[in-house]
Amino acid sequence: MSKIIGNSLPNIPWQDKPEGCEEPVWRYDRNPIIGRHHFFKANSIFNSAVVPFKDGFAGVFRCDDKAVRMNLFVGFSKDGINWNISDTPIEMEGEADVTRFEYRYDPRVIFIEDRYYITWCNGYHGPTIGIAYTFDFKKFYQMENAFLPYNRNGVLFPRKIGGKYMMLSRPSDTGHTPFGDIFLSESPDLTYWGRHRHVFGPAPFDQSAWQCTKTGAGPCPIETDEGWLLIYHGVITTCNGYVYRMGAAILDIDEPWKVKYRTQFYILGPEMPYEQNGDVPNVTFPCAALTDADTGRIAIYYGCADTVTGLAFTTVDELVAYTKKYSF
Ligand code: BMA
Repeated sequence: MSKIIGNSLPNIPWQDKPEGCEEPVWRYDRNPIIGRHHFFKANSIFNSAVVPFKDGFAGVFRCDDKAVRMNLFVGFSKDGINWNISDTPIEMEGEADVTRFEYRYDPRVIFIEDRYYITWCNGYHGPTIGIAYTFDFKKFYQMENAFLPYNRNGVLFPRKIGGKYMMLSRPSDTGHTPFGDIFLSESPDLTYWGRHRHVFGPAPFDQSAWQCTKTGAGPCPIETDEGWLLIYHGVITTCNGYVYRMGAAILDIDEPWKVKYRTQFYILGPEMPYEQNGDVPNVTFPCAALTDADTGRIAIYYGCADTVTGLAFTTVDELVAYTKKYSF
């Protein structure tokens, strides 16, 4: 039995595993939970991040509007399933040169110490990692970009390790990056990042081809008694383009650039019509996970075909056991 080290969340969205299901992760049977035209100006809402907030949940949502501008929007929910998302993008407070809008996408949200931090892929002469914080999901204060361009998938750990903040990221290029390794960087203050360490990259084709083009961290790592449980995306290049699936890894608790286990088999991939069809077909892209330390339940939020938002479930027991069993 594995354990989540964290808070209890009795109101975590949940559905039991369907009888006869052999997969480690199963979908909510009323997916997608957020449709593409959730509000009039929205073209698509996907790759988004949610956290427990007050007696319910708050989230930062990636919405591409009908001008297909990528931006971040706040939403609230009582149950984590039915969302009320603002149709006005988040306005960032901060230095004008940093808050200047080019594009913002693929947010992650995490509570650290006394506030919620948001990281996202931020257009600043090319993609890099933006960081902001909020206390109330009303006012957002944008900090310095974490890295030089080009970078994507900046994902913070929920606590300091060895006295330092830790962030995973994936150096990239200006386009649709046909490569990608995950690195870990540390910082004393969330402004200056260094001591970069390689975590892992694409897998050899003959071992795990679904993740042979690129990899990127998904939800913020989940602390467990086995190490940091990391859900990530892996990509293969096919004759019809990229296919995005999800995998899981367990990283060392004190030296999280050290990979203890990593799945050879994917844990979820595009199989449902809403995952296979949309603005970008064949994408399942996880950006958030809610956890309940009491029951070990995990609810994963993921973008489907760059169009809508889906919800899937697992438990720490299932996912850790699967990751160890099908590791390579
Ligand atoms: C990546 C990012 C994601 C997107 C994916 C598939 O490079 O842009 O936001 O889901 O491509 O299009």
